[in-house]
Amino acid sequence: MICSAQIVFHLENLIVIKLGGSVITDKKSMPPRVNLKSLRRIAKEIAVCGAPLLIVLGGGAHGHQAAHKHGFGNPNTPPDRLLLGIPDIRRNMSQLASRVEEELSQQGVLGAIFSPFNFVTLHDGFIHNFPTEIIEQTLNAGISVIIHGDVCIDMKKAASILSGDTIAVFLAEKFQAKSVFIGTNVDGVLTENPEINPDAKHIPLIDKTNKDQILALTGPSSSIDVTGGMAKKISELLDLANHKIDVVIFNLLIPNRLTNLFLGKPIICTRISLN
Ligand code: IP8
Repeated sequence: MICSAQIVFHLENLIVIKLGGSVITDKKSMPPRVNLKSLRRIAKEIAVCGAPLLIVLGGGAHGHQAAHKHGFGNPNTPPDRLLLGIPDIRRNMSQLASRVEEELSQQGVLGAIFSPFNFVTLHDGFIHNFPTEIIEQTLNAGISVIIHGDVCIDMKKAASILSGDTIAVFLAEKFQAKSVFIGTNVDGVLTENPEINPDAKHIPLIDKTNKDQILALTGPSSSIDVTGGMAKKISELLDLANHKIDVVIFNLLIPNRLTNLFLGKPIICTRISLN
């Protein structure tokens, strides 16, 4: 007899967290290395939440180095060269995701890994097909979803990179999540790249009055990043804020900021609100 699973979770309470690749990996290390110290602490903070979460992993050293090496991010790379890069990128991202799953499991967080390459297709870099039913059922079953940026088959370009930010935005919109917390290695959005200008100023709120000005100010990130850096991140997140989803960009390198977000306490961050 087939029993239907008990529904234990309401998706309108869903929190989507992006673990930035520059926080959970040593982004400049070659070969790629997981930043275990950071990951262990983050796993403990995630355990505080107590509800199933949708956890999205950025590429960091594991994704971006391999993607760059195989010519992703360069519009002139021939399709067969991109295709040859698939195994390398997939191996790296699978290793990163397994490590995250293990650390979460040690903190009592039950999570299942979803690899987009196995079920998502792109067209010219944009999502073409992204079935979500099993993700929804997994969350309903009380299990957190761990999904990562990946290389995917592209109907036009042979293969393209699907970034963690795009996944977070797509799924948050699809499930009408309550909140999206984007964990990065800076305090949120800054007027300039802080690695170039340490006097860069922090922007606490992006709203209708300053969004265009901020989009013009922000540029790509400084390490190898084939998916567009901060400017692309903000424009994707602005779409979510349009759907009344609480969007926060914060510094995941600083202990307790994630815990405080879960607890609804104020932290240094950038909120995006278009209401
Ligand atoms: O770091 C990129 O994801 P992101 C994923 O969220 C790969 O842009 C495989 C480079």
